[in-house]
Amino acid sequence: MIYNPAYECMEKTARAKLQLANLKNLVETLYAHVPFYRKKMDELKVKASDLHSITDIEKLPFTTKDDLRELYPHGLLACPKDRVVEVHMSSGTTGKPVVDEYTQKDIDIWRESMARTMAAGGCTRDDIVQNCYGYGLFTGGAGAHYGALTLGAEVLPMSSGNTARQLMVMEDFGSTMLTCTPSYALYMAEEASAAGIDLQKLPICKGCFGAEPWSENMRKEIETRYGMKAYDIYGLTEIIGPGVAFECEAQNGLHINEDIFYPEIIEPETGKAQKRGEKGELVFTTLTKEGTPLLRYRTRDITYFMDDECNCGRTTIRMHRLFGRTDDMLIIRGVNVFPSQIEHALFAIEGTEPAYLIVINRGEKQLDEVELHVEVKQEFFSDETRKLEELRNRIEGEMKSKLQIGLKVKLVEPKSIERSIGKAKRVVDNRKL
Ligand code: DLL
Repeated sequence: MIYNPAYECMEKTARAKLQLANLKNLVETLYAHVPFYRKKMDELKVKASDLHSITDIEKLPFTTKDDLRELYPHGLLACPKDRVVEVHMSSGTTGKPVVDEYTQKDIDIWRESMARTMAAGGCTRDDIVQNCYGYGLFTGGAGAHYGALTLGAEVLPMSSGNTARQLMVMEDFGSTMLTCTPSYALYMAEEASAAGIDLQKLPICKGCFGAEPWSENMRKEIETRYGMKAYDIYGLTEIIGPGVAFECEAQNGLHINEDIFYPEIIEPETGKAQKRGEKGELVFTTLTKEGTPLLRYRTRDITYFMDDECNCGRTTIRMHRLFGRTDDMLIIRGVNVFPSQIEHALFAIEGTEPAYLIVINRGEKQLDEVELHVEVKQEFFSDETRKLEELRNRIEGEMKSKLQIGLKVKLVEPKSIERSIGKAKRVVDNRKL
C-alpha cells in the first residue's frame, strides 16, 4: 500500500520545487542559529539567495561524522533547547556517539517516514507487529514502533534478545509482521527449528529488516524459513533513524523519502557529484527537520541511484541496496574488499550456513592473512572428511576468483559463531594499523 500518494507519487518537477523551497528555509535557519554552519557558509560565500534550483545544493558545505563528534552533544541544535522532546544516539565503536535531537515536528516527520516504510512492506491496521529492534537510544525500536502505531497496527514492543520468549510470543499472539535486524531474524529462525517450531505454519508473513548489510541470498533464506516477504529498510541516526529509504513490493531498490531527505551520490575522494548510475558515497540533507537538521551529511554508505520507473507507482528515486561503507572497506594486501562481497560469494555455495566471520591477522612477513570462518551444515561433519575437504577447497577457489585474494577457509560446526541480537559482527581485524 502507498501511505501518502500525494508525496510518494508526486510529479518530479513539483517535487523539485518543494525541495528547493524547503532547502532555502533550512539554509536560512542554519545560518541564523548554528554557528558551525554560519562559519562554513561564510567561508564558501554562499547564501540562501544563491540557490536557484535544487541542484545548487552543490554550492553548500558538507557535514561529516567528525563534525558531529566535535560538536557533541548540542552543537548542531538549530532550535531552542526546550523544544526538544526526544533524543537518540548511535552507539558507534569509537569516540563520542552521534546525536539526533527531535522536536515534536521531527517526531511527526519520523512517524510519516516510517508509516510510508512499513506500509510499503504490507503493514496495515490489521497487523500485529513484533518489534525486535532494540528499544533505547538506538533508533530501530522507536522508529518501527512509531510507524506501526501511525498505521493503526498493534505493536508488541519486544526489543531484541530473549529468543525463547520471542518465539513463544510469536506463536501465542499470532504476530503477522516482524521488524528486526536480518541477522537476528535468521538467528530466531535457527532457534525456532531447534525448538521444533515450524515458522511457515505461523501467521507471520512479512517483515522490514535493516540496520546492517545483508544480501539477496540472506533475504531468500529469511523468506523461505518464515514463509514471508522480507523487505530491506534503510536509515541512520544522524538523519532520523529508520525511515530514510525502503523497498516496495517490487523488491528492486529502496525508494528514498526524497521530499524529506534530499539524496546525492558523490565521488568520495573529490566530493563531486557522481554520474547517474555510478556507485559513490550517499549524502543526505534533511529538508524539513527542526532539532538537528543536517546539510549534505556524508553517510560513508556506498550505493548508486536507480532512476528508472518503478511499477509500484511511486515516483521517488531508488537506491540500490548498500554495497558497504567507505570505512568498512578492508584493504587486504592492497586489494579493496567489502565484507558484503564475501557474503555474496559464500551464500551461493551449497552446504554452508548463513553465519561467517572474517578474521584478519598480520602474518610473519608482515603480510595480511585472512581466515574466513564458515559454518557448515551438520551432515558434513558426520560424513567423511573428504567431503569437508572438497567444500573447503571449493570456497577457497570461489573467493580467489571473485575477490582476487587468497584466503584460508576454516569450516566450523553449526552455531559455533557467536550470534548477535542487534547488528552482526562480521569482521575481527587483529592487525595493528
Ligand atoms: O541502523 C537505523 C536503522 C534502524 C535502519 C532499523 C534500519 C532499521 P545507525 O545505528 O545510526 O542507524 O546505523 C546506520 O547502518 O549508515 C548503514 O551503514 C547501516 N544500515 C542501516 N540500514 C541498512 C540496510 C540505524 N538496510 C548505518 N542495509 C548506516 C545495509 C544498513 N546497511
